[in-house]
Amino acid sequence: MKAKRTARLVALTVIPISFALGVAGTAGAASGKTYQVTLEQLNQTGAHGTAMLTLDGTALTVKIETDGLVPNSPHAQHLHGSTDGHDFHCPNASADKNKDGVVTTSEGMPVYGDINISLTTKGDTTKASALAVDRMPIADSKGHLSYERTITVSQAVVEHIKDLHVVQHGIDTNNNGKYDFNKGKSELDPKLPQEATAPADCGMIQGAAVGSVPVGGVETGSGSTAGVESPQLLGAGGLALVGAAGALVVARRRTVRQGR
Ligand SMILES: [Cu+2]
Repeated sequence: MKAKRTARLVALTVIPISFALGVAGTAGAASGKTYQVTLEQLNQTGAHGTAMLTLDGTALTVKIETDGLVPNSPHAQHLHGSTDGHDFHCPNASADKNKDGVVTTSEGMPVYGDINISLTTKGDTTKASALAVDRMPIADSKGHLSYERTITVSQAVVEHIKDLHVVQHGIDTNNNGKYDFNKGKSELDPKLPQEATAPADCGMIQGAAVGSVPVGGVETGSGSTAGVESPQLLGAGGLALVGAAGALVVARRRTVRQGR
């Protein structure tokens, strides 16, 4: 009898401990956090969609659903932006510096930042695969594109995920249903038409407001540390950004002159 009672007592005391362990285990595993991105058109493409970025440790799952893209065509897509505190965001028409009606990828670069991750369908996802059109998703006959892939990212990307944004490329300025050279060659790869590489849509992670200074960290929604870190970032990062943008403009002018 006494042994039984003791056993029951042990069982009763064990339950709360295992329950507590279970809770702790769940909390540890529930690191997955999803960020929603609304994709909005660039270059009057009418393209629009939604991207979901889910982080679980360094595993980043990217899901994208877009409508209004050039049908039956590959669309290069990337996560643009910086993971070192610089503030980039989606461009608008004012980024069209040469006023030819198209914000090209080069013209957008000073605004939305360099390519951080190439959202390919398979293989390499670095900047080196930026224009690997054979590994980029293809819009269907109705211009719908569906994409999902889980990739391993750096800790810097994890910490600065809110500083990155989704950009999809590929436009059809003369509405003939395909990429052609009516807007010239791509400055990124002269074998590709400008239409194939110009941005079609862009979206920022909700809560990463235009003009905000990213402070890093996954949980920056409250923005409580923004006031503390902003001055330094504005001083160093802001100036560096202006310098980079200026250099790009100069480089482009030179290219144009040489081309004439
Ligand atoms: Cu891009």
